[in-house]
Amino acid sequence: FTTHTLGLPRIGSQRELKFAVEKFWRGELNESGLRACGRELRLRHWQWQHAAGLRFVSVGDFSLYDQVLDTTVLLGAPPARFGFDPAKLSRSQYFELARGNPAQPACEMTKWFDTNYHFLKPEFDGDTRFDGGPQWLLEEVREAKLAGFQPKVQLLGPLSLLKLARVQGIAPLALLPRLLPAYVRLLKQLVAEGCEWVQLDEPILGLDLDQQWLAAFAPVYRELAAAHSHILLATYFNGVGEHSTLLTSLPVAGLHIDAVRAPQQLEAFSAWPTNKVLSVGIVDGRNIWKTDLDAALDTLAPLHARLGDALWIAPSCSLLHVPADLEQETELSETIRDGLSFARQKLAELATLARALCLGRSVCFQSLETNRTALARFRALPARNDAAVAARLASLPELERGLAYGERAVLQRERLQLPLLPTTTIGSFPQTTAIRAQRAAFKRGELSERDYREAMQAEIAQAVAKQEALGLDVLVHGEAERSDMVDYFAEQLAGVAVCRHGWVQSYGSRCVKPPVIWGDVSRPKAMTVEWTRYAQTLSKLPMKGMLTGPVTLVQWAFVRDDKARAEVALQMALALRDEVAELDAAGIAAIQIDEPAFREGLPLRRADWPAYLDWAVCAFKLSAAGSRPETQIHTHMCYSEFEDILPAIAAMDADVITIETSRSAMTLLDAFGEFQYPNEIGPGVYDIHSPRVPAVAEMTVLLEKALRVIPADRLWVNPDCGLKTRGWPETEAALANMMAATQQLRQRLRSGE
Ligand code: THG
Ligand code: ZN
Repeated sequence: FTTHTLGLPRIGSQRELKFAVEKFWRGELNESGLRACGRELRLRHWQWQHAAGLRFVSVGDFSLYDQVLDTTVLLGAPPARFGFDPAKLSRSQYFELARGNPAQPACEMTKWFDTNYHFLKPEFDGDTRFDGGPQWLLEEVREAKLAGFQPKVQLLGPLSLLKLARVQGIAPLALLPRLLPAYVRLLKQLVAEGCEWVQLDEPILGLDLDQQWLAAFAPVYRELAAAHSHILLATYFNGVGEHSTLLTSLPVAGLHIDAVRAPQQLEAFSAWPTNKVLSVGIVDGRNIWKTDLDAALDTLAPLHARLGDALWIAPSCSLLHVPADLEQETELSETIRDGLSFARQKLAELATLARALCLGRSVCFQSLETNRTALARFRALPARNDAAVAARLASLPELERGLAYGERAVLQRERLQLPLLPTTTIGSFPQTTAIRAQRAAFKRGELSERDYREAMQAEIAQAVAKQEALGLDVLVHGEAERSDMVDYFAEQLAGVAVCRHGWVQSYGSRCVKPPVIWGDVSRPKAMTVEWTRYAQTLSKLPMKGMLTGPVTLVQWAFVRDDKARAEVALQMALALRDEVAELDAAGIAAIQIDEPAFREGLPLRRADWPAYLDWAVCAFKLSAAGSRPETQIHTHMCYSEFEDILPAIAAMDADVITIETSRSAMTLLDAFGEFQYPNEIGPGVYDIHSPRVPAVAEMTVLLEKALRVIPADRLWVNPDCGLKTRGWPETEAALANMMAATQQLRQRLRSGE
């Protein structure tokens, strides 16, 4: 009986890979040191898989930066603009592709489906050749075999690779005649290396696909199957049930489907032929809850009875999206740990499921009983169901602000006394090493609460003074006290736990620690009011209160799966609503409720959009509507393209939205103009993701363009995202230029030009 995984997290349970890679970048570790770190991590992860009795170990899930970039490089198709020899690509050149160099910007980073992972977009054009790249994958295959393991190689499949790429000057599918031979060559090499199975991931099958893409699957996989007799085609993140006939007819030896996201699709595959493998993703690869083994066995038993050894079991998707090892979470309370399972624990769950299926449940009586009692204890935690939260949800307070935007705007203008084209920033200012050191010392108990408060207040005072000197109109306190915009709130909310080591790779060497929403969410006490109030005492100008919105707090967390996401988001919204009301009562005249993950939460298929947008807009409005009409509600969005959800953004009814435009300022502005966005808007006038200081003229051009689609009395001026990753010198220089551009434009508007 076969158990396997679609990949493990590679960053390391102590983030070993992050530190090694960053040392390599700083020149403190040489290439052989970096490779040794990679080898050690791969070996460790293969041992975990072996220890859990998996039939194969995964090869191809490791990457020094990103697995999509690796696939591109392996095929010999790094972006031509770098001028690298694909076959001889060095590790340093590989990192230049990922991070840019003085001559070339980095490959574009984009969200991996609906996850918080970012991949690097391949760049193909009519001249792209796929003549083969470095031999890294084959080396890893040999490494696994040498260590005594049976590898299953996993790779992004050709159709997903093309669909996710930026292809210019040629239709993506027209590249197939060149791309397929490269896959065929690779598959033949893997046959020669003795790789019995190759997993090709085609996650685009979970998206809306038009006919020409669907029609490409049969010919493509016919050709690939001729090169390798044991291809496992893997789908995940969504159901593919409506393609079940197509997928059943493909000549591949096996298919993996996600039975966690889309359990209903098992029905569509009920006639799966017994001479082909059906790999059922039954352990949640996107969340950290312990698998209910009884329920999983109930699902699997009839499938096993029909398919026998043709049934494989696996996590629903790669375990890249969960932390590595729960063993390290020594500080989480036992009761919460009862409900949790990280990557390593999920492998063990597969082992138990396999034994129970093959040998009978009574053989695993003790394992099943342990699972049952732990889950029962976890589910019975009183804080999972808070009667007060339920009562509030049952009679939701008003969703609408007291007055319509037009009337609010009049009151806000009177209260805030802002000039034409008001200027502001998104919220965070540079997180200097000094700030980080103080926060860490406080967490370790080496800095008293009072000393910590004074240190942070000094940082706030400095940020306020700098903003006043620059001449900004709406100030922020700078968020020195926050490490991450999600963790900061998660640490203070009831029903939410924060892990100590629960890192998940977000992009490259960067990780996030998604909080665990395990119980009903409420706000025991004010979370931001003291800092904001303090900052406001330092200036007569309006100080913007800064909150992370309900949709983002849910989207960037591991969310309990016994209640609908919509319900959890509404709980979060109610907690934030109280914070908004308290800031309002403290005299804070502008409050920003950030929703950077609003777009990312959109379901993968359009048919599912309305249901999501309904609750997401509702959660935002619920959090905002407790404020008085004369209090200005801002929101901020980034990391996505927004053209297709403008009506929903307008429905959120924030008084002001500041928005990232660095990808394509003009497309976004055109879209906002065409749609006639009704409230105020601050399109980012410069990209904060680069240390480059933009010239005054660049920003003037952008603002002039903005004025063509947004009336002057509804246009704000601001950078396109928070400034915490920048240094102070470039931040001050860029903001000074932004102010100069604004002043020039104000003058011209006043003189009627
Ligand atoms: N917070 C959370 N998720 C996010 C972002 C965020 N997802 C999208 C986007 N922003 C991802 N960007 C980043 C940028 C920087 C870092 C992580 C994600 C980062 N992380 C530190 C590291 O890996 O060294 C650790 C952060 C910490 O110490 O708390 O720099 O802003 N939730
Ligand atoms: Zn942002």
